[in-house]
Amino acid sequence: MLFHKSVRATSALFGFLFLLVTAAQAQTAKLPNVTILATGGTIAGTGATSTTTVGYTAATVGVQALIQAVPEMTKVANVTGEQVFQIASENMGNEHWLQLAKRVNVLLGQPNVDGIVITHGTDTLEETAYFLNLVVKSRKPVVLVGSMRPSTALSADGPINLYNAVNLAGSPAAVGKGVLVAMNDQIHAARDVTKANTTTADTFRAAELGMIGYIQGGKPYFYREVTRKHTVETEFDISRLDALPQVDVAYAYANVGAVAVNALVAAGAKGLVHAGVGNGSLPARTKPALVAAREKGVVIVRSSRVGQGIVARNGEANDDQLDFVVADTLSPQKARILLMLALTKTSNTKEIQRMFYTY
Ligand code: DAS
Repeated sequence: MLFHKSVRATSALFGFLFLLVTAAQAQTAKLPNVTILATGGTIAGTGATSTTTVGYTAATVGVQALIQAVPEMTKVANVTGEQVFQIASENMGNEHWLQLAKRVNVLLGQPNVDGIVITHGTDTLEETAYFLNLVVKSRKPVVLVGSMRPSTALSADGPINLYNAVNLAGSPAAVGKGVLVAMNDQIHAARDVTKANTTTADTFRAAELGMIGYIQGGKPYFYREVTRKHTVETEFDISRLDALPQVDVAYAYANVGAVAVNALVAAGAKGLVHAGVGNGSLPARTKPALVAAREKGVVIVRSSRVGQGIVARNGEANDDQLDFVVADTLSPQKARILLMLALTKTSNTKEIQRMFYTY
């Protein structure tokens, strides 16, 4: 009798455990699969004390530690992590971008990957985001995230930013939106966002063109759509590229001459973005060097240091006559990215101008 009771109790226990395991598996199966690609930055940074918010060391904490620091993530996604680089993002280079973009495209081609989060330093985060916006060949979400305070700081913003980014990357609402930046409870489109403050947590802004949504309680709320082409709609393919054409930026200011332009051309620039004053104006002492560079076959793009607004074609310079391109509203650093990719396809300035009005 006793034997039968113990058999029944044991089988009931096993039945209960089986149900628990099945329920857990069902729950996991429902959650999106999100891969975190870690590259370094402040989000992986550590400071000497909890009040160290400047003068800390970026790029010291590994991806597994970042994931373990936010256990809440496991309730919203099945998260895996890869440490792609471990660098402060001021050191990001073209070769890093090509390696990262190729890895993103391989992962997003896998049916068991629903979205990707890239943890990144904030200094060049906007540039990596825009580059990926032009070369990722998937509609699945790719979300870049960083932090302005190191992981060791009071009110570190990294953990909540990472939690939000994972939610966003796993959200069907983020599909087809292009590469996104999730910082400070805000969602930005890669093309128009820029780091606008050296140290504060609300640094990522798109001053006039605006953010495209919020993340609240882990849920994304979108209010705007981007109008320029991105990801699967672009004509750029980096899958067979091992390098990108050398494109540099020359910054304009009162009293500027031609030294920087001439030096960049002499160093082999195939394209040159001029960060002009105002509406992309060309200082008289710089213009002849740009004209000479164009005559050597260097493609010249007129951008502006101002930060907002359109650089008008044939406005402050006769672009038709000079055979220059205008950057539309792209910042100098993002105009450099589009010009690099354009030069992988063509050196025809009419074609390149079309690209600047398309992406
Ligand atoms: N040096 C900065 C960078 O890696 C730190 C940061 O803000 O992430 O971009």
